[in-house]
This record gives sequence, C-alpha cells and structure tokens, in this order.
Amino acid sequence: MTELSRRAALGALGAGVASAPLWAQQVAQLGFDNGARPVAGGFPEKGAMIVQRSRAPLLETPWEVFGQNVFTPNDRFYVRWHYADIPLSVDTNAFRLRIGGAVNKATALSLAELLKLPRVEIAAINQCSGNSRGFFTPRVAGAQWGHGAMGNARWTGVRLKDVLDLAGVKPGAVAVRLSGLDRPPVDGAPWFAKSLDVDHARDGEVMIAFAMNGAALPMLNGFPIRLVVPGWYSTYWIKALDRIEVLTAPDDNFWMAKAYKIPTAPNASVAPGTKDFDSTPISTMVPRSFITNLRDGATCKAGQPFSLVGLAMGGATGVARVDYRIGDGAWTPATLGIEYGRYSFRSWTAITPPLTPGRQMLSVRCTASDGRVQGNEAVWNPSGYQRGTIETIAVQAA
Ligand SMILES: Nc1nc2c(c(=O)[nH]1)N[C@H]1C(S)=C(S)[C@@H](COP(=O)(O)O)O[C@H]1N2
Ligand SMILES: [Mo]
Repeated sequence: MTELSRRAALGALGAGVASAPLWAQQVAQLGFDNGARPVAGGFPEKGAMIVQRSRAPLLETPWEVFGQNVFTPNDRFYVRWHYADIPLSVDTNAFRLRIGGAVNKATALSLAELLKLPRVEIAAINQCSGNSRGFFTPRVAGAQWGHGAMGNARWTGVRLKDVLDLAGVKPGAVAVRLSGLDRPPVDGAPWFAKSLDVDHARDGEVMIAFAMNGAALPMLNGFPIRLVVPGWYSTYWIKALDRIEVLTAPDDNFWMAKAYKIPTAPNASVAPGTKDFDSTPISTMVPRSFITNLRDGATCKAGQPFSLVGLAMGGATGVARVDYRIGDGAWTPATLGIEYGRYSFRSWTAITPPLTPGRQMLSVRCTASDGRVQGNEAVWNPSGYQRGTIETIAVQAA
C-alpha cells in the first residue's frame, strides 16, 4: 500500500462504523454438547460470523474459512473484547499513542509520526488463550469457543522497540504495560492492560501493527493500531493501543497478576477439579494442527484414497512436520505447503490409502521446530487455556 492510500484507508475507517448486528440466519455446530451457535452478518466490517456473544463482541470464525486460505480474511477474522465499552470510531487526526512511565521523555505520537518509523511485516497467528475451550472435559466456564478463535494474518507496522527508543527507556525498567481505548463498565474496575518484560518488548519482533493482510485493521480488530506479539497468545495483542507505560517493578495489575494464568505443571494441565496449583502467566503458544476439508461426522467414499487438507502451527518455533493417522495405525508424514515464517499457519496435504468401509478416526499431529510434538493426553485447567491435544475426527466411509 502506498502512503496515500494507507492514509485514505485509515481516514475512511475513522469515519465510524457503529451498526447493530442482524439476527441469526444460520446455525453453526461447534462439535461439543450445546455447541449450536447462530451465524450472522451485519457486524461492522465483518461477513458471516459465529455469534458467541454480541456485547462485548465474541465472534468466532466459521470453520470453512480455514479451508480456503492460509491467511484469514479480515472480514472473517475472529473478534474478542472483554468490555462492552469499545471504540466504534476513532478520530485519526486527534489520536495519540502515549508513552510514559520510566522514560526520559514522555511522548505522544500521532499516527502520522508513527507511520514515519521503519516498517516491518510479519505473518503471525493471533490465537485466544481459550481457543477450543468448548472441547475441555469436564467443561469449564468462559466463552465456549470451537477451534475458530484464531486467525493468521500478515501484519504491517513498526517495531515496539523503535517507539520505546523515541521516548528513551530509563535504566531500571523491568516491564512495559500496554492498554487501549476500551473501558471497564464501572469506575474502579481494572482497565484491560497487559505487560511484557522489557527485553521482550524490545526484541525487535514485537510490533505495533496498523494493517493486516494489506488493509487497515477492522475497527473490531483494533483500529487504528494494535500490538502484535508473535508466538504469544493474543491476550497480549492489545487492540486500539493508545497507552504504553514503562514500569520499574513487575506489573501487579489484575490482568497480569490474577487473570490469564496457567498451571506451571507440564502441558498447563492439572487433574480436573484442582483449584490450588502453582501458576504462571500464559505466554507462548503450543503446536496445533487441524484437518480443514472434513468435519467431524462427515461421510467419504470407501475403497479409494482420500485427500486430506489442513493447517498446522508450531506455536512459537515453526512447523517441522505434520503426520496423520487412521485409527491407531502408523503416523504418516503429510506434505507441507509454503513456509510464510515460523509464526504463520503452514498448510499441509496428504493422500490416504483407500479407506475401509465404516467409521474411521482421523488424527493429525504437528511437530514444532523445537521438537515439541502434540500428544494425546488431554489438557485441563480451570480457565480452559492452551489446548494443544491431538485433534481427532470421525468420518463415515461408505
Ligand atoms: N484493548 C483490548 N485489546 C485486547 C483485548 C481487549 O479486551 N481489549 N482482548 C485480547 C484478547 S483476550 C484477545 S483473544 C484478542 C482478540 O483479538 P481479535 O479480536 O483481533 O481477534 O485481543 C486482545 N486484545
Ligand atoms: Mo483471548
């Protein structure tokens, strides 16, 4: 995008996009008990989405979208906000990104000033910590997401490091806290804010994005700018980012100290029902893989090979290999598609041997570049975070 068209795009969106959702026209089945949800269009800049909740919006990407492209289109990209008081328009001239706290010079950057910094682009998956929560057994409280609280995009923006350097981080800084334009419903409730260690914030990869997939961010995905933390769960990917605060002590705000914590035990797992356990803030993602051209319960032709298509992610280190298996047969390597970088989805394909008639279980398993491999043991924690279990679907060969 040229400078001019980008500005035009930012300006046009800044005109405001508040409109009410249309009511449901279809129903999606998410694959767990009580998993029927309405599918509706009419949310600003969004096509048909699975409506988990309309205020604050929790919109899930319909599964078929993942079968169409390695990159998730902006108008089908999932949406998650904690609070209902979200920005519905932004005056792009008046907007300022404020950088304060332990800095040499408290700074307020306009979008025009931000856009003068060197540009970076990265392909990265944005995945909610609670993606696939509906598959937890026993069930846990929280949004009952299917697998569609994730998406992959090419993010364009500037380095958080460069923005911090403009203000000058003081020695003794330990963390960088980020928050956006949304507000809690009642005074005194904690603003949604997340922090990164100062070294992470300055690693040159963490970025402030103003575009995804070559277009301005949709309002619901954080227009005009959002944080992108490659390889990390998207709770850290602050939307409508307008405030950066450099801290000289670890962040003790609710959203870091209490929320978004997982068991320190392997696989972020404890025995179902356990309430007391050592915990740590959620951070990097784990390998996952999915079949995208067949749904659980689908029918396919017996006696002939079948082609499988899907997506995989390494978490934070890329996809080394993908294997599939039928029933408890041997794991068989799939063919990997184009590599768009280690934080991106990687497509894969495989041709199965002829399927024998009857019910067949199909499983897919990703091995990440760091050697971490998906396992069969269930992941369970009371918040429903970090599912990475091998996904298995049943098909009927006839
Ligand atoms: N300002 C702000 N940023 C936020 C949130 C929020 O509530 N407010 N939610 C976070 C969480 S938990 C998720 S899963 C992602 C969702 O990003 P998306 O809506 O662009 O898909 O936004 C993150 N950034
Ligand atoms: Mo999330």
